[in-house]
Amino acid sequence: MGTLLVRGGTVVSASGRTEADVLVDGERIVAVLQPGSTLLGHDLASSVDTVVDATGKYVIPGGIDAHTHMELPFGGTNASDTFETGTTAAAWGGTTSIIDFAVQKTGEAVETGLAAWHEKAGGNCAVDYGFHQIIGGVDEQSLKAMETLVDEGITSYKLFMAYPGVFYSDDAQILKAMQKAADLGLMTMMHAENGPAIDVLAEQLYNQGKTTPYFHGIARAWQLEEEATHRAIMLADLTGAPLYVVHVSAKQAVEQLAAARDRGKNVFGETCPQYLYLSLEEQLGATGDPTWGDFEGAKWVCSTPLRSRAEGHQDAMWQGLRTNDLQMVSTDHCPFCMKDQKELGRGDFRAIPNGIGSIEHRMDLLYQGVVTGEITLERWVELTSTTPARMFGLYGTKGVIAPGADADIVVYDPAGHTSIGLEKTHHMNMDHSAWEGFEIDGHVDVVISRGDVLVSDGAFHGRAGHGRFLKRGLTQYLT
Ligand code: DUC
Ligand code: ZN
Ligand code: ZN
Repeated sequence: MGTLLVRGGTVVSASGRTEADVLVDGERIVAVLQPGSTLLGHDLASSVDTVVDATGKYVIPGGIDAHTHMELPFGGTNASDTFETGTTAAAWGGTTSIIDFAVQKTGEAVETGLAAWHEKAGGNCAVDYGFHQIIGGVDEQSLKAMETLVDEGITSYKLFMAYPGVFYSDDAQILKAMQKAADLGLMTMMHAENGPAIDVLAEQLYNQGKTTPYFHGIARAWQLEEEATHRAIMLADLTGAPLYVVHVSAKQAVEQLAAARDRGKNVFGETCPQYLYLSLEEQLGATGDPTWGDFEGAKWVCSTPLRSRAEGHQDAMWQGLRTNDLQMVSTDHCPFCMKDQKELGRGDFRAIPNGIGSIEHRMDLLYQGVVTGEITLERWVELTSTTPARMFGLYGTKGVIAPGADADIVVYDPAGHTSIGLEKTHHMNMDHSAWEGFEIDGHVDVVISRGDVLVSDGAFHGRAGHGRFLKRGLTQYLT
């Protein structure tokens, strides 16, 4: 550690950009100075321990991925990234904080589920990590346990309107949890899809012999995302609880969010790179990989599902990001290998473990949206770092380059290039890449976490155990 100077770059925030040098002392940023400033000594560069040359490059706050699932037990198997492999891949891609989901299963005490997550993550993370709490069984005991979450630094919890028999909550349970959340100041995160209706459609399709991954997308129709999003908004409105809808993929769900926001409601939405770039037709319906044939689409089975490009959902996600009807981009990183994991659903799409691995590529994939003119450079920083920090009670320490903030800094080279693929840029624990062949007109050059250089010169210098648990405050994003 010691002192470090990031020199000669363009510091980009959510609200502007400026040529500046960034001085770090220990774990914190201590000054943002005019380039070559002599304010702190005539030759600052020669008096610090480390100089990072950022000439011609962007200097941005480290990425915050607020939606990950390391080691999640799901679909009869476990998400294939451990906290160590997943956070190492995060660091490679310029993400210096994650918020993962601790799981309380039905019948289990919330405290037990949370303790298990601390056990998995503690001492194993390469970057800082926090938790949201999944409440998989809303009952008197778990409602009571919600009262202790804020003290634990866990200020958001998640419910599922999908997955009956697994994580599912019915409307009565949702209403009770939201009433409690409104009292406590917790952010309610919602997986908004009508699970019981999806299960009926999925069974009907299966019985008609429609068993390939493509039909995962057909069963999880956009109407069932729109309906659940609307219902979640109404229940939140009734209780006064702020609501954050995760992994929005249907344009009609964005319309629901926009309508509520226009009425001044504290309703927020996140989308993910897969809903910006990938589609039902091209990915879920893929058959080009000779190893997998018409099962290839399993690589992209996730929920909510990839949606039809012909219906315009992807364009609507980009538009929502521009209009702030969607506030953030997280990954929903939930990787599974094809071999032995996705394969469980060969012949029955309902048994394919749901999830895509993207944690390493989120910053790059969103930066490509800057290159193509979908979003501005400042909006890129806002969507990937500043708003996640504000939304989940980390702002000031994270999400900004300013004196007093943690020295989580990424030097991004707009003249660089990144080729994504299993044999190219890939550190996630998977046997395929959901992003194979994607080319990015930019490159994550240097990644600094609390003053430690984790990535530079194409090498990883970090370690499992560097990452610390983030005790988060209440949301800093309410209207
Ligand atoms: N969706 C996924 O794709 N994976 C994990 C859980 C979820 O809701
Ligand atoms: Zn979900
Ligand atoms: Zn998720």
